[in-house]
Amino acid sequence: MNKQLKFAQTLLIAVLLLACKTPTPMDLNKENLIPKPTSVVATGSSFDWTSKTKIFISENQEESKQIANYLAKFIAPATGFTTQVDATSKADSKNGIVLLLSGNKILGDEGYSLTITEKQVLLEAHNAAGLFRGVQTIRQLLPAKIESDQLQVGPWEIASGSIEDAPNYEYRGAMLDVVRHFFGIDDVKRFIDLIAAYKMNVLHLHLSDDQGWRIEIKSWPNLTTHGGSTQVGGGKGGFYTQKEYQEIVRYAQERYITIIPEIDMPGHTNAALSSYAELNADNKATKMYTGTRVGFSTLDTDKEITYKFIDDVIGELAAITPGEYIHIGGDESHATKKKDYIYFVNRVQKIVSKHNKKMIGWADIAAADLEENSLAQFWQTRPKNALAVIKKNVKIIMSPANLAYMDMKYDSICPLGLNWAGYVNVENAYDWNLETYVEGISKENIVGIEAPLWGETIEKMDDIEYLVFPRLPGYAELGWSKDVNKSWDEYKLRLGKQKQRFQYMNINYFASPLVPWQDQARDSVVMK
Ligand code: TNX
Repeated sequence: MNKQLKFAQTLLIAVLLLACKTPTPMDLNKENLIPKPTSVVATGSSFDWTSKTKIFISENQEESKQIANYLAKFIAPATGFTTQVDATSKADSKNGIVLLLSGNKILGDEGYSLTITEKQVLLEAHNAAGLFRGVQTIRQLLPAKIESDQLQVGPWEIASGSIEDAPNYEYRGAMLDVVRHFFGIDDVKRFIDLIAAYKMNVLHLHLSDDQGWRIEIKSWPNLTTHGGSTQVGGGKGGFYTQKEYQEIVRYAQERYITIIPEIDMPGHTNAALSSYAELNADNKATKMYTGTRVGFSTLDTDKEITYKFIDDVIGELAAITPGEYIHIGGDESHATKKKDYIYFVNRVQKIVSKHNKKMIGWADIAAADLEENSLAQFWQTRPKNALAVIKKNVKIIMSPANLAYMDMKYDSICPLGLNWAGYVNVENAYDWNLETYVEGISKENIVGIEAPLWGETIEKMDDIEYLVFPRLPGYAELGWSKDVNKSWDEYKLRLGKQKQRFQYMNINYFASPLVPWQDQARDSVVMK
């Protein structure tokens, strides 16, 4: 065979092979989205995001622009594309990715719709938050390697069709305890990114406890210089300056996540009691504490200085917290007499309102005279307090420890975590419903779900990720998706197909044997 012919033949084979090997997602219905959207209709073709694809937004929509830039920045490392963002008066008639804020309120504050054709990906929402949630869906519709921070080979195709989606609950959050072990702002930002990927909208930061005080309060400086100086096990601890806290708040805001700061009181206050002698009944400062016992400390509920202290702390915190809530803890105040506890919570509730915020407390606050716009967080394994709270017309955040605590071990051999509320494996974490879990607590009593991560056993970001993944996507789905047809057997398949995504995101996840982990991430893909 002459050389030219042979070359042509090899070329032809290579081209054919390449063509066959280009998998194209064609069936939107088969994408493994978490949380599961309200409705999906597939139309059997796909959109190809190339280096020429632009993102279009309407003129004068600052928030759409920010979200468009976020999306362009997100896809840049893996694709190598520098995606242009164009503001135009007729965005919706353009070919490319279109982010549109429209007057259609039907999908609510965070809902969105996606209409994907071969030429256009049209994302519409009534609010910017909805656009941001929809961008997370686009993210999951792209190949898993889009999550990589290294250049990858495309194509970057998205199956065509339409999605309508909106959250079932308005409050979908996670809590990070930065007291028992301190985590710096880069770790907190990564945590925010991880929860944002699953459409959560609240990050509750547990900022003070017996072992440490983690937020600068300018009028009481020892709280951080002394109270922030250690942690469980005796390490060096740390704290956020108000400037750093504001940076966290802004980072969260850009992801449509509200920061809820918690100052735990009247118990869990040893770090404050150690920083200021006058807060103690005997005017003697306590020693800093680096163990993990709970329930031994209390502010003196009779002293006026206590309320001056709280007024200052909440005042400074409220001024740098745009969200409407301040969490005042209130859990496990075993060293406070019940009547003192009630008097204390009633007074603190007034201080919170004075600073134009609403109060959240752990459901132990059921004993107090709660205002109807306060919220209580149900955490105990028994619902006594939660039931008492709803009798006062106060709504509940669902965080039952035996199902929703991400610091519970997965099983008896789990190297991290505690087990006082039992083991919480990936199936149990997912396989329950917020509104049927406690008899007597129904949907109208519940604002949503929060999965707390207490920090006694976690020292580094890898530890956080190990306990959070893969449980967190399940909590996100419990809060977002409508319950009809929910089943662990169906969910575990979708979860198993997140493996590649977790890997490209560099998440140190626990490869639970209950989940059928798959190397192939997409069922929607067919060979062309
Ligand atoms: C109970 S849950 C606590 C925390 C601990 C946690 C450990 C709650 C409101 N209080 O102080 O860190 O258990 O799981």
